[in-house]
This record gives sequence, C-alpha cells and structure tokens, in this order.
Amino acid sequence: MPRILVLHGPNLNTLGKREPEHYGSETLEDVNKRLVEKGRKWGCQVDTFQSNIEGELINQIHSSVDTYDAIIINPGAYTHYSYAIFDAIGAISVPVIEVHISNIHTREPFRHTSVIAPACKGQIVGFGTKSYDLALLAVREWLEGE
Ligand code: CA2
Repeated sequence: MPRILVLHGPNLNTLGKREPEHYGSETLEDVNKRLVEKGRKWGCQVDTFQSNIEGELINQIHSSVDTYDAIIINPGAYTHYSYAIFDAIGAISVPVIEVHISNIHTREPFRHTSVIAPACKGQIVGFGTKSYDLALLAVREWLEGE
C-alpha cells in the first residue's frame, strides 16, 4: 500500500480562522480528515503533520526515506526563503509535490518566488484547500504510472 506524507508549514494550524479571502473557511483538521479518507478509498495511507518550526519539517523530510512513497508539502512562508527545506528535499529520492492554497503568483511580489520548487516534482497552486486533493490525485496517477 502506498504511503503519502502531507506536511503543512507555519501558521497553517490557523487555517479557517483568519483571512478566509485567501485561505477559505475549512480548518486544517477538515482538510486532513478528507485527505486521509480519500487515501483510504484509493488504497493508500495518508499521514499528516503540521509544524511552525522549520527544523521539525526538515526532520520529517529526512525520516520519510524508506517510509513514504511521496510527500505533499505546503511549506507556508518558508516557500519563499528556506534553502534549508530546498536542501532537505534535494537530498532525498522521495518525490515531493509543492502545494499552495492561494495562487502565490497573483499575490505580493515576495510570494511569486518559490525557492523550494526546483527541488520538487511539481507544484499545484491556487485551488483553495482543493490544491491538496489535486496533489493527492497527481501523486496517485504518478505512482500508478511508474
Ligand atoms: O497559499 C498558501 O498555501 C501559502 O503557502 C500560505 C502561507 C503563505 O505564507 C504562502 O505565501 C502561501 C501562509 C499560511 C498562513 O496560513 C494562514 C491560514 C489562515 C489564516 C491566516 C494564515
């Protein structure tokens, strides 16, 4: 059974509680429950993890080797400047899909750059919390086609 790790970066624990115009009204718990359930229906195990701490996300990326078949990550604002997360992703062979709830390319200029993207298999942005579902679908299709 494929195993997929979903990582959420800083401030995403407050999803659904602030800035609904950018991030919608669903909570992170709602999103996680839906992804786990979709994974179960599709025959894969989905585990989720959120941290506001860069090093904890990096530790999860390191320990995904030999445990997970793919990672879906929303690195939050670390997207725009964390070369440490870029290096961690670049050092593993597990495919990583970068996800954003909002369309980072239509927002403030500092959000237009992802320093993580060159280390990732692909990027899905701008579909609200459904960006995660689309990433799960992409992972599934990609793993099945391998
Ligand atoms: O659109 C995304 O998914 C982001 O990764 C969200 C990050 C932001 O820094 C990125 O540029 C784009 C921010 C996460 C903050 O999460 C909040 C959730 C609810 C209310 C306020 C912030």
